[in-house]
Amino acid sequence: MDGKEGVRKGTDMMEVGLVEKAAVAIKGGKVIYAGPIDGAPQFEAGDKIDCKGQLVTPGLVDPHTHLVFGGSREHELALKQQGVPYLDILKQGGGILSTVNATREADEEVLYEKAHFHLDRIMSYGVTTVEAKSGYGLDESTELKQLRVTKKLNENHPLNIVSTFLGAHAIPPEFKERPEEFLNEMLRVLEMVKKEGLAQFADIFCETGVFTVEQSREYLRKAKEMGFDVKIHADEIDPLGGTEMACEVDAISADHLVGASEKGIEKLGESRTIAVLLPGTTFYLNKNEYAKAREIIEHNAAVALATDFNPGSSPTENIQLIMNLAALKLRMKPEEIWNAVTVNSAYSIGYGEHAGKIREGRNADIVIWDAPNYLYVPYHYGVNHVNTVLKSGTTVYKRGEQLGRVTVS
Ligand code: IZC
Ligand code: ZN
Repeated sequence: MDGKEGVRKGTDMMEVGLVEKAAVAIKGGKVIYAGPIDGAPQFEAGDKIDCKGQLVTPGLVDPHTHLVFGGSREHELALKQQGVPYLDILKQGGGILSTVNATREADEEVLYEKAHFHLDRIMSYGVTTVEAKSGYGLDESTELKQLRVTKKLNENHPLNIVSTFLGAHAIPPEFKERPEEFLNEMLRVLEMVKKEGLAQFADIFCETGVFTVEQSREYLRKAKEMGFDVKIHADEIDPLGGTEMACEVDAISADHLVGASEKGIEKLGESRTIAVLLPGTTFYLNKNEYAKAREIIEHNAAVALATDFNPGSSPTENIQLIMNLAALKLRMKPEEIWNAVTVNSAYSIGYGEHAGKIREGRNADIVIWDAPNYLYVPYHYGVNHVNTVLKSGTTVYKRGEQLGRVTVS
């Protein structure tokens, strides 16, 4: 339940701090005891939950989602079936740009209600902290609209939401052939984001037909000068060298890494940059090559896992499915997988001291599973194994029960 301090790299990812026959005591939304039942102190009487010997874990952390967006992209499925590549759909003005149109048109209330619905579903799979990116505005007013919706959701929804500015997600038609000018425009918006305190991280989509490694490096360097910690969509589809660049700029995370080079993987192991892997995206893009998780871990890097929930390349809120894919396609071990969705995913969004562990003094963000042990969840795939989710000690999800909108102080 506790184990090694800090982010878990390489072989430390095998450490899960398992306690058999455990008890957790909660007061005022915080954990006041976590450890063996034998020898636990006597606590004043209160509500008790009998977990019936089933698995209990920290609330999961999903560190990469594109939560707030208008519309959906089910019409792209037929194109995918015909073999039209993701980047070709984008080049033709579809893909991300189709979601940009829908998000520009949607008003704030519509975006809020839609994202609230998705957040409830994310939570039902055991997630209590989530990262959310903007990037479907690509203009000042829509980017700010998305980020304000995220802020309001963070205030009203039980989940903690960590916000990332992804204005550099694609080049909008009005800036076609002028990527540098567009990036300067997004840096101007980033100044406003900073003033309003709307995001903690800046991110960029470094990819063929979107932003080059050089453009991304320069953009992230400027974002850092403004005081933002940075993330990067690196080597998702084409191997451009984004992984190396992420390490050079000391990004808090480098995400995707399917095409990471040998050198990039070596650099990850020597850096503090956390590899956030998104096997759901590789699955949904129908690719055969997955990120080289084993090599990344063997090079002593830290791996986190995320859904990449978005309407195009990964339309799923199900972090447990990502855990199954990590087991089968990334060949990650169950212990590594649990660290990748708790401790390491929390550190990858700057939340490592607040989430990812059941620990005295921390918020009681806890999942009670319908699973006899921790091997079971990565094994039994395609269904939801969560029985109960507690956020700061309050039950926010219970299997088979309609709790309505629960507030957590
Ligand atoms: O809407 O397609 N890869 N951005 C980069 C995405 C996928 C989200 C999308
Ligand atoms: Zn993404």
